Amino acid sequence: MKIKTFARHAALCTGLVGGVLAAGAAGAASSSSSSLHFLPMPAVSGGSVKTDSDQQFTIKFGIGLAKSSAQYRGVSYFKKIVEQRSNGHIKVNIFPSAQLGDDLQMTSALQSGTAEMTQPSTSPLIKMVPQLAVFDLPFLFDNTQQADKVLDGPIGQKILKQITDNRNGLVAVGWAENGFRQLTDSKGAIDSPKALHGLKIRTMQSPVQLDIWRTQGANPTPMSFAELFTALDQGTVDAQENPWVTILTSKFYEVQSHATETRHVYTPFITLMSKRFWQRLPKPYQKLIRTASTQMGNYERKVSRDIDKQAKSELKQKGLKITNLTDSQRAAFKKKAQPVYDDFKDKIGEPLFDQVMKATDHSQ
Ligand code: TK8
Repeated sequence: MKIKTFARHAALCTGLVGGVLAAGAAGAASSSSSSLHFLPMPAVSGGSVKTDSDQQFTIKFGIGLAKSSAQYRGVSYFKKIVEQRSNGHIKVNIFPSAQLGDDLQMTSALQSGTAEMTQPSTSPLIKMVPQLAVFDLPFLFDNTQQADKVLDGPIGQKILKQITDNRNGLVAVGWAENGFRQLTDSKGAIDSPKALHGLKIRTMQSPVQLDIWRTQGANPTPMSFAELFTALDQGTVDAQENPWVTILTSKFYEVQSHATETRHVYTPFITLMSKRFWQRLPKPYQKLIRTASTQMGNYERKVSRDIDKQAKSELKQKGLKITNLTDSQRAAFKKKAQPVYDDFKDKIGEPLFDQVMKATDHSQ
C-alpha cells in the first residue's frame, strides 16, 4: 500500500477517533448475566517486596471489557498479587467497561498521568506504534500456541522494549489475550466473501482492519469499542467482530442475529503503565509490576481459552445462529485477504515482518 493511502487510512481512523473522543465514551454494555465459570486464581507466589520508602501508591487500572470478561479476571489477579506482595503499599483500583474511556482515551490518560495502567487491544495503537500492525494481519496465527511463541519469545519481548524505550510516555509490561475474532451480523448467515458485499461492519481503529474488510467487499467503519453496542443497536452498523467471550459479556447477541466462526485475526491485549508513574516507583516495585503482569497474562490466557467454548455454546443457547465454516469456505476468506500482507509489509518493517512470517510458517 502506498504511504499516501496508508496515511489516508490512518487519518480516517484519527478523524473518527477525534469524533469519538468529542462524543465521549458511551461506555460498553454492562457485564452480561452469563454463567461463565472461571478457572480458580492461583495462590500468590513470592514473598513481600521490601523497599526503603513507606510511600503509598494507587494504580487506576482501566479496561474496556465488562466485569464478566476474562480480561477483568486477569486484572483482578494482578491486583491480588501486587497488593499482597507490596503489603498494601500499592493499591489497585480496577475500572471495567470503558468507564475511564476507550482504548485510545485510556492510553492517552496514561500519557497525561491521569491514570496509571490500562490494557488495550494492539490494533488502535498502530498509528502510535506501527510495528503492532503485524498482529492485525489476517489469518496470521492458526492457533494460540503460535501466538504465545511469538508474544512470549524474542519478537514479543522486543516490541515491549521498543514501546518502553520510545518517547510516548508508556511502559509496556506484558501481554494478555483478547483472542481469536469472530464475525457477527444482523443480516443473515455469512459463509463466503460474496455474502459480505456492502455489509456495514465496525472495525477497531486500525488501518489494517479497514483493509481486511475492504478486500472482502464489505463496507468497514472504524469506531471505538465504547460506541459499538449503541451503533449495533441503532443499526448504524450491521456487523462487528470480536472473540466469543466479548460477544457474550458485552451482550452483542442482543443486537446481532448471526455469527460466523472466522477466527480471522488473533488480537493480543498489551499491558501498559504510565511512564511518569513508573519512574516514581522504587525499583523493587517496578520489578513486582513486571512479574505480576507476566503472571496476569499467563493466567488470563488460560481463563480466556477455557471460557471461549463455554461462551460459544452459551451464545447458541441465547439464540445466536452460528455458521461454522468448512476448510474451503474459510480458505476463500483467507485468499481474498492475502493482499493485506503486501499492503502493510513496509509499514511493519522488513526484519519484524520476515521474523513473524517465519515464526508462523507464512514465509514464502
Ligand atoms: C476493549 C477492546 C475490545 C476490542 C475491540 O477495550 O475494540 O473490538 O476487541 O476488546 O480492546
